[in-house]
Amino acid sequence: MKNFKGIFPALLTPFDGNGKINDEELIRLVEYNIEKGVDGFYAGGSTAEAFLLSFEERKQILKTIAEAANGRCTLIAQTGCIGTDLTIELARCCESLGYDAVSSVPPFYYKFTFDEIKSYYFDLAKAVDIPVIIYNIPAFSGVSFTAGNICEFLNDERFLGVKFTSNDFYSLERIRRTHPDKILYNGYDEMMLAGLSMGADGGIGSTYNFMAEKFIKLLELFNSGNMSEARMLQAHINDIIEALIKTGVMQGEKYVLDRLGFNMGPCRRPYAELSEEQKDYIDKNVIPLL
Ligand code: MN9
Repeated sequence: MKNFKGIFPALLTPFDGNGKINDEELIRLVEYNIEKGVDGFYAGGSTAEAFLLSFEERKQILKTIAEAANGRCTLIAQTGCIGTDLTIELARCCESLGYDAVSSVPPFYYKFTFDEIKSYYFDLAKAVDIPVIIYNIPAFSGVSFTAGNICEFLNDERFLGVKFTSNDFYSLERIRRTHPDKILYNGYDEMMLAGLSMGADGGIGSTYNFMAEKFIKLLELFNSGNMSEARMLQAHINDIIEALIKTGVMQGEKYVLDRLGFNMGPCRRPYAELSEEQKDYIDKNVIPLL
């Protein structure tokens, strides 16, 4: 099995001048991050604007990323949809594209019971031969899993781990305690050090798209017990993230990459485009810190 620990950028989706997916730039973004030494990618997640893409477009980015990475790192595909059948169709497609694992947000919008959500995940796990990673992101999905809920999945060997985008680090630690061999990813980049100290094996994050090297370094510092330097690096990272939160995280990330020579385009409507003032703010508060 591939290495699932470490630093996994949650890839953004570049769009061209007509609002279509820009495959060429997506390939460049994959290459740029492989050269920095990332351990793998999380494809088709929140950061990819998955829920603003059509089903065909979701397949398109997943295919482009798999072909660009070409077996050089570990690939996780986020295939979650509201309905089980569509999720399974996308997951089977990813399995044939060579993805190492699939991941899914819980089915959202309708208030499904935990039993219904559980059957969604087990139906997904039964439908593919690659492992499943639970995507816990209560702030976006509206579904709050307890540590006990998550353990009900992890007790089954088909579930490899959790992408834990929550600041409930007590739950993260309890899951780690009972499941030492599962893979736990920290989800909020601005709290990476907290996640690591409570048992995460690494992280999946959107800001890694343009500063993966800082997170690779943070993980090294943590693993070698150099906590004071790790704290200083997290503080530096958070100066950047605080500025991005002010302009809109994904819009800001795309603009930062544009300033680094990419052509990412804006986020899809209804996301607003950045104003000149917001771009100027990033120019002054983010770019000099890179
Ligand atoms: O992939 C991302 N989560 C969301 C994880 O976008 C909801 C994070 O990387 C955040 O964008 C980041 C800024 O809050 O931590």
